[in-house]
Amino acid sequence: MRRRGWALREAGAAVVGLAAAGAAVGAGELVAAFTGPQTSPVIAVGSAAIDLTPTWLKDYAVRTFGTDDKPVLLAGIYLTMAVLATLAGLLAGRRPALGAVVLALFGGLGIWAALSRATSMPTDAVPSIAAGLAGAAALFWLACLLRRATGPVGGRPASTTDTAPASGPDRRRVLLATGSTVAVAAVAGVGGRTLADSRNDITAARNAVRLPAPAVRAAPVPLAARPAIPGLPSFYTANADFYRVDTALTLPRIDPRNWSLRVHGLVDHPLEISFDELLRRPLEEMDYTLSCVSNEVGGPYVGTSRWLGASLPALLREAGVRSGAQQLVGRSKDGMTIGTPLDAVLDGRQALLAVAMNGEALPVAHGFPCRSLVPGLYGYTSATKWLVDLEVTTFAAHDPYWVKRGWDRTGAVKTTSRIDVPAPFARVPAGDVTVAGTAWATHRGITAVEVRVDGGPWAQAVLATDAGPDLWRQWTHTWAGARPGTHRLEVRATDGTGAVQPEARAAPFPSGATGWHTTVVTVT
Ligand SMILES: Nc1nc2c(c(=O)[nH]1)N[C@H]1C(S)=C(S)[C@@H](COP(=O)(O)O)O[C@H]1N2
Ligand SMILES: [Mo]
Repeated sequence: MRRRGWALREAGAAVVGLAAAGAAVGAGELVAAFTGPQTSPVIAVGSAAIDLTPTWLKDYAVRTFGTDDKPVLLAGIYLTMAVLATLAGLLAGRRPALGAVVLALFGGLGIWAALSRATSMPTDAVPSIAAGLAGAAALFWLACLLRRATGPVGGRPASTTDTAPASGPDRRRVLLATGSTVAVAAVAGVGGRTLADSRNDITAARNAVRLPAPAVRAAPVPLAARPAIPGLPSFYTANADFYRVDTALTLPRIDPRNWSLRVHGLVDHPLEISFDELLRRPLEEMDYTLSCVSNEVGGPYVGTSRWLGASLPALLREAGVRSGAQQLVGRSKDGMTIGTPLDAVLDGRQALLAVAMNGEALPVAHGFPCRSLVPGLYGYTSATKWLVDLEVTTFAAHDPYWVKRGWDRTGAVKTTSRIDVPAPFARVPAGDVTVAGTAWATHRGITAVEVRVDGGPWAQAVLATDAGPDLWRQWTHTWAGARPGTHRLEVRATDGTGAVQPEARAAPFPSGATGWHTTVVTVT
């Protein structure tokens, strides 16, 4: 009897802790509807966690969860919060005020996280303040009611009467209070999210963007550049299939009417242009294969689009880049900084302030309303999404986000080739087997691809027609007379400088993976 009473009180305290945490989250979400989704305590803590994540852990997360790494992170945060809330509840069962202090400290963590970003404003702390206060107040209140109903949790009963079942009305009061706390929290949380979504809905603004006709058209990509082989990725990647890599837990939603791009730093004429002014500039089409430095050998973070945008070098020339400038730092709405070596931007290659992707305004996930693109460089040194600010500076004056974390400051794309067909571990019938894949060395181009089977001699693959050095090149190869058994296929490419892709395996950190892609197939 005594033990059962104890277990019941402890369980009650744990539930009270969870309900109070719910109240904190709900209050935070509701207030964040007014201060911006990125200021919600959970999102703020998650974003700070992303910024603080050491490279090895980030690499592990990307490898293990791919683009699901964000839901996994959020689930981890909610789980940690539930454990801590349970402990705070147990503590509050003994000392209600102490439990309340612990919940207030959670709020403090949120405040710190919300203020830790480069783009933070003081008001960003308000949702976490509200969350801390609501959580602490709810826990104090519920824990006091619980004590009245059951006696102090863990406290040694002073007399046998303490272990007697609590009076019905007291117990009902705790149940009712806990239940209403959860209900109010749920309404606040769901209501806050819904309100935030409607306040930040830019679908209509995005649909209203009228893309001007390009002043400079991309040459049509010859059909012979796009072999139609089942299993081979299509030459142009559909927007919905385009890989997405960024640190944004909530996507920045920018109304183009409120958007402007500032160009400043080591320039003669600092300037600021609106979205309309950007669209009035001569727009250029550019077919370009964008890729991510985080790709493992054979990885999926690469895609090709027809982009449309204003010339980045032209805008910089208008601003008048001063001598001594070395680096172009792009800043995004959400505080990301991406540094591009200026000599790459100004050496004559096409580079864009892109506003469209495959014929439609940039999808929000890909940087709406404007992102930069500089062929030849991985995304992390060239492709700032949700771009709002360009600073011309030196290397010494500024370390961008990834450079601070040890990544290479240039980020030139390494020569990469991938076997797409047959798929890894595929079973194929004996005889002549079609092997096909994709290779890229953006801005240098691909001049040869070789394939070999089981470590035998290299054979030249058939290259699809060259569509230009800034685009991937697909290839095919007929593996004649494949015999039953398990076989190993390897591929290597040669870039436009004549350099053969190196065999030595390197991890993505700090400047991109190297090594030959290998797949194992079974011939039946
Ligand atoms: N604002 C912002 N821009 C960003 C990033 C980011 O995290 N934040 N990631 C970069 C990286 S690492 C890559 S590979 C490309 C990916 O662009 P995509 O998501 O459109 O494919 O965006 C780049 N631009
Ligand atoms: Mo990337």
